Order: sequence, then structure tokens, then C-alpha cells
Amino acid sequence: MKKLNVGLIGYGFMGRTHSNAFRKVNNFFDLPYQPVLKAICARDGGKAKAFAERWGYESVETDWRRLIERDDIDLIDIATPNNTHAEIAIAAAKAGKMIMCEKPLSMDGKEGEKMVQVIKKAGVPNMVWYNYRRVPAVTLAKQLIDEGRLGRIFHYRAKFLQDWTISKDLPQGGAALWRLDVKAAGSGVTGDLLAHCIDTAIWLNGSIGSVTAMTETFIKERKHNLTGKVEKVGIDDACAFLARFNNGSLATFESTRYARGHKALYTFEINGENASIAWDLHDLHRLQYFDYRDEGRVRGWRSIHVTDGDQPYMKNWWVPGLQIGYEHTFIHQVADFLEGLDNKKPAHPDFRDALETQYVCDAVLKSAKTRKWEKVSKLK
Ligand code: SOE
Repeated sequence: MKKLNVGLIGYGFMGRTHSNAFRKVNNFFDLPYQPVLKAICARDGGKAKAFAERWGYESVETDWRRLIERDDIDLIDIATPNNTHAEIAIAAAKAGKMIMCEKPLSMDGKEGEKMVQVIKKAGVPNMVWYNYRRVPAVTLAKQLIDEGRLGRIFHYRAKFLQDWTISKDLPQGGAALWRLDVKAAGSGVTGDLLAHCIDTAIWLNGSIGSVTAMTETFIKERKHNLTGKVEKVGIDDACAFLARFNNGSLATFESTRYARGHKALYTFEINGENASIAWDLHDLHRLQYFDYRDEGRVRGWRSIHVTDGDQPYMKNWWVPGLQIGYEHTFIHQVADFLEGLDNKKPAHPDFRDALETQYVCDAVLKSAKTRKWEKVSKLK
């Protein structure tokens, strides 16, 4: 097994999910590479050191440029706020490093295009952490669709609902709350939550051609953690949009951080000519499936408990019937990335795939302003 030295930038929530994945992947998957937690980089040296001790990183850097210069780093993992992805990824690619980048790829499509160009030129393996594709039940949905079981697709319906920003006293900005600061995040729920829904949707149902959207910012001003001043809120707190897929199907997407009672309710349902499927993150190991071709007397929605060895990823885990969770999706992502390095079948979503999601986000945010249907830019 070849060693693959990882340099992680950022130690927040995502730094933890990624580190856990790098640490565990070889315990469960037979792979050509073994990730080595070589260095963690963050501006706050004390916090980075504490993170290194907890997760087993061998060294600490406080300047990401220095990390990228290091000869002993093979892969740069970007787990920092959205406004830093482009600069770091471009520098890492130019230095010949492999890159795994947290979602969304960039602040907008224009920035994403630059990243894709540089990555292509550098020819370095790359991936974006849209982890929900690798929930076994979601991967099973992909298999069923690709096998043609649903037939022609008519409808795609997705939601991602949260409730953690309802309080008007919650500040914006800074380490824990940069998702509320438009300068760091680029957008609100569109780039943070709908981007997940869009990534899964494109993967399952193909490209989106046009959208019409509405957004709202319910709390207009919040204290900024970095300036101490009350400042305008620039993010979308909620967003709903209609979409037309290029395969002719119609879609609705909705996301908000103001759905009291919902913490991370990502759901989707797809209705085809022969069959429908539905999935719910709060019950992530189950896939709901209805097949019209079943014998009429016993026809109905089946709740498939996706935990058996012949279902995606599950042979690598426990015994049939025992389920896995959120953190495993990141482990699957690393496993597929490492596998793809040797078999020359790069894992997805790569930067280019993530750019397509960015184009949809751009069209959604534009439509919310123009109040018109907007075309989604096509990938070149
Ligand atoms: C926001 O609360 C968030 O953590 C997103 O940033 C993640 O991408 C999503 O998976 C869960 O919610």
C-alpha cells in the first residue's frame, strides 16, 4: 500500500469529518493507498496544535502557502470558508498537489471556471466533498435509475430544511458563523444547502436547463463578530425554486434555515413512469421505492433497509441489518477517490461537476433578483 500524505487546511466541522474519513478508510476498505495525516494548517496555531493532537496529525502549519510548498505533502484538503477555496485550490494545483475541496466549489461560477481551468492544466486528481451521493441508499437510488427501473422521469422534488438561524440575536461572521456572512460564504442556503440538493439531482437526473427562484432574508441586520458592528445581512435565509431538467422533467427545490423543528431535513422524491423513489436524511439508511409493475394485490411503497452486503458500500461494514451513518459518507468518498487514482477512473464529483452545480446556484440567485426564468450556463 502506497502512502499518501494529507495536508488539511481548516479544523472546523468539516475538518473533523474529513480527518475521520482519512483515518478510518483503510480499516474498512482494501485500497492501493493509505492516507497519512501529515499536517494540519490553520491561522490559530494553538487551536491547530490541539486539533493535531486529537486527530493524530504529525505537524502543524499556520500559513497555507507554506503547507503547499512542502515536498512531503501529496494532497491538499480544503475545509475552509468558501471565499478561500479558489486561491488555495489554484495554488495547490500549480504546485502539483491532488486536491479535495469542501463544497460549494467556489463563490460563484466565474470563480469556479478559473479553478477548473487551472486544475485541468495541472492534471491533478481532484474532488469536491458533496458527500450525500455516497449515502448507500442514495447510491442505490442512482443504480435503480441507471437500470431504467423508473422509466421516463416526470418529477424531482428536493428540500433541505434547518432552523438554526431563527434567533435575531445570532451574530454573523467569524469562525463558527461565517456561513451567515456573505463575504465569506458567497450566498446563504443556496450555496450551503441547495448546492447539495442540486449536486444529487444532477447526478441522478441529469442537467438542469432553466430555473425560476425566490429568496428571502428574514433577519436583515446582525452584529458582525469580526467588526463588532451591526451590519446588513447579505445572504439568502430561504430559497425556493422551480426547475426544468433537460430530460423534460419538472422540479421543485426548497431550502431554509427558518423551518422550526427541522435540523437537517434533506429529502428528495423522484416520480417516474414505472416507479418512484424517496429518501430522507433523517432516516438515511432507508430508500422508499414504489414499483407500479408489482402484482396489484401487493403493490405499495417498500421501505428498503439498505444494510446488506449486495447493497452499495455495505459489504465493507458490519453484518446485514446493522446500519451506518453520516460520517461514513465521507469515508466512502475517500475510498472512491483513492481507488480512482490507480484504476484511472477518477471519482466524482470532480471540480468540473461541481462547477455545473455552481452554474445552477448562479442562475437561481439571478432569477431571485430578475424575477424571471433564467437559463443555466452550460459546461464547456
Ligand atoms: C450547514 O449547517 C451544514 O453544516 C452544511 O454546511 C453542510 O454542508 C450540510 O451537510 C449540513 O449542514
